[in-house]
Amino acid sequence: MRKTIVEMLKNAGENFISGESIAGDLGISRTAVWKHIQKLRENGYEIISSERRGYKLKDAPDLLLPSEIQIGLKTKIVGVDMHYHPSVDSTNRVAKALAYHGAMDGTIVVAEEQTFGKGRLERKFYSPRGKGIWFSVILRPNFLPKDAPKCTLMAAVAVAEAMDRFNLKPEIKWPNDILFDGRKIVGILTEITGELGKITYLVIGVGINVNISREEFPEDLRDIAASLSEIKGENISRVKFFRAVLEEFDKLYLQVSENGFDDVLNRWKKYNVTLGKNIRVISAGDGENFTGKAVDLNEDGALVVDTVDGLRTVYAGDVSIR
Ligand code: BT5
Repeated sequence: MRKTIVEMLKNAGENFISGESIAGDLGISRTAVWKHIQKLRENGYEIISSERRGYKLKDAPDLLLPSEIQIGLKTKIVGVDMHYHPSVDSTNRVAKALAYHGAMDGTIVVAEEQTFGKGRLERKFYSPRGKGIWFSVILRPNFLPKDAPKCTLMAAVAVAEAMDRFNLKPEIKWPNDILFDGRKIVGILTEITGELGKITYLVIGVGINVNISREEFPEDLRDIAASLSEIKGENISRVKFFRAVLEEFDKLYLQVSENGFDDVLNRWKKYNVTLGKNIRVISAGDGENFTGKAVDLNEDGALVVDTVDGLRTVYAGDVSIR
């Protein structure tokens, strides 16, 4: 309902729109309209009201509200259903609960802040209020569990394509960190629920540092993290960037569902900064630590490393570029 009111105000542009016509179109009372307007104001919308002329939208907040993100969003699956939280422990946790209860393919959970943002291997992910885009996508793909890791690469490519649209040069480090100047801007955590041979659902959590200055990062992250605003030299609209990410995500998801992952893997290669470099690998499984040269990304999305003991294929782990 509130989303429709925002849409009507936006369509009216510089003009006022009367409470009566909003009420008429929505089939509610004028008092109900007024209550919705009050609620929108509490959410940061600047709405001018005049007794004779009605309401006019002066400014919309840079909040990741469905009323901001979904109006005019050109996606078929991703973000059609969207759950917004001012604050939450972890959007992945919420998304998994929703998926368990049947949430549809492409459902999004987004938060202004996470109090317990998760990285891989139970690490923490710093997610301060209003400064980034912390969200999770629920996917119910028709492909096999062995393809799940490639969905993580797909998410990284989606963010990279969105960065490209904003002229922010993306650098992907295997498997899915996006870096600037060697420091991390985006982290991705994919969690899979399924049975043998079948994915029931995937939850892909993406954390994007948008408007965080270097001094604002906690000390332990200052030398390893960066944000989009640092590349751009000015703050970026989170609303616009998030819409771009969702549109790219949707495009890629439709494409891989129909034609497989070849194109995603090629685009990943285009943005990657790992191949051709000397790297150190810490394998996820046994924690084994070795060095070598990253020579290829294979068709499973795994990294092929040329080591003193010959070629090794890494399916999961941490990589640092030497
Ligand atoms: C990741 O783990 O990078 C996956 C992060 C996924 C976060 C999203 S946010 C929405 C969704 N909901 C969640 O709860 N999680 C997902 P990993 O590769 O393990 O990296 C974690 C490490 O990155 C930490 O140990 C820190 O060193 C560093 N780090 C933490 N917060 C960071 C930040 N905001 N920016 C850059 N680096 C960060």
